[in-house]
Amino acid sequence: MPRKFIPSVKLTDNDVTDEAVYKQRRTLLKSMGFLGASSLLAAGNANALGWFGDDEEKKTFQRKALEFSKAEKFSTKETLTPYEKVSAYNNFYEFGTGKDDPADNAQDFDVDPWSLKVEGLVEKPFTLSHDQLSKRFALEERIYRLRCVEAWSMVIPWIGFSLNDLIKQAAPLSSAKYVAFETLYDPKQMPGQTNRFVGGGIDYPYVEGLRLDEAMHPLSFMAVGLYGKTLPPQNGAPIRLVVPWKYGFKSIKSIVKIRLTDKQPPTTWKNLAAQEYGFYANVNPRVDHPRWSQASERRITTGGLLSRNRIPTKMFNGYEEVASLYRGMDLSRFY
Ligand SMILES: Nc1nc2c(c(=O)[nH]1)N[C@H]1C(S)=C(S)[C@@H](COP(=O)(O)O)O[C@H]1N2
Ligand SMILES: [Mo]
Repeated sequence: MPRKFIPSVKLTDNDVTDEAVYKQRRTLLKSMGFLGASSLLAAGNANALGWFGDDEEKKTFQRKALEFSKAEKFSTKETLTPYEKVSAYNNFYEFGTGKDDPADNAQDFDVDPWSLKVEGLVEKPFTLSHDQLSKRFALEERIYRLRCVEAWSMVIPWIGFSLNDLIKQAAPLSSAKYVAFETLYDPKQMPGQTNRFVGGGIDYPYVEGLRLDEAMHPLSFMAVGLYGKTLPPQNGAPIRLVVPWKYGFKSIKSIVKIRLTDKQPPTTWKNLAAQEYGFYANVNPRVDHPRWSQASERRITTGGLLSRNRIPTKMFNGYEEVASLYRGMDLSRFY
């Protein structure tokens, strides 16, 4: 069904959880004594309500240093989003729908042991253990733009390897046309998976998919780290996908299964609202979301509380080299 074009509205609705508001909320909580070790009683009460995680009380996930080369091709003159923001302003609904929920609720997430299965229409299925995730393939650093469908963006130095290296190792059969990805299902660790108030009403596990040629494109990346060390849980530890020319929701986190198939696999956001989120989800400033414009984005960098920093959104998020994958397709129909 062709999507409806609705005139762009001002970015106020989907901007309510933006950075300034998020910071103000935390400043307010701090001033009320909900955050910070100085007021254990108030923090204790807040924790008893199960409402405010207290970062000073909880232990922080320990990231490990990684060995990697720098891919010059993916260096950039753009201002990087600082680690403090990359790791504090997240979408990971398994840990809550608020932007600060993943950082607050995922610090105890257990990623070792881990098992990532590569299976389906392949000659050589295999499984990677936790250690193999960062040892089987040579790691490199790539700086990519990440453009969320909610119209904010970051610039992030990821560490990982090409998805095509992983897929080639499984030797796909000629019948394989798509690649399906699945996040861990573990409601004990991910409270949003069984509590609809925490998890935003999504059916879990979170699933995503790519066409095989998209997955084999050299830009498609499996990240095991960022800013020199292993991923923090809120960013998808121990391994997540990064597809920089697509909206952020395609970049599925904490993956346990990669399955090659002959049919287009179901994807979480399309399942939830197919008229708003498609299978392709290519960044496209000319195809608006039914409820807001995609023509520009709020770039999150080093700006202060009131900095808006709005920049025009580029076709394919500026990664024009993928255009040939979609030649002849009507991208307003296949959004
Ligand atoms: N399993 C899982 N993966 C996910 C999500 C999620 O809620 N669950 N959110 C997606 C969305 S909407 C975005 S924008 C990116 C955010 O990645 P980041 O937090 O590392 O910036 O993760 C994506 N991957
Ligand atoms: Mo997103």
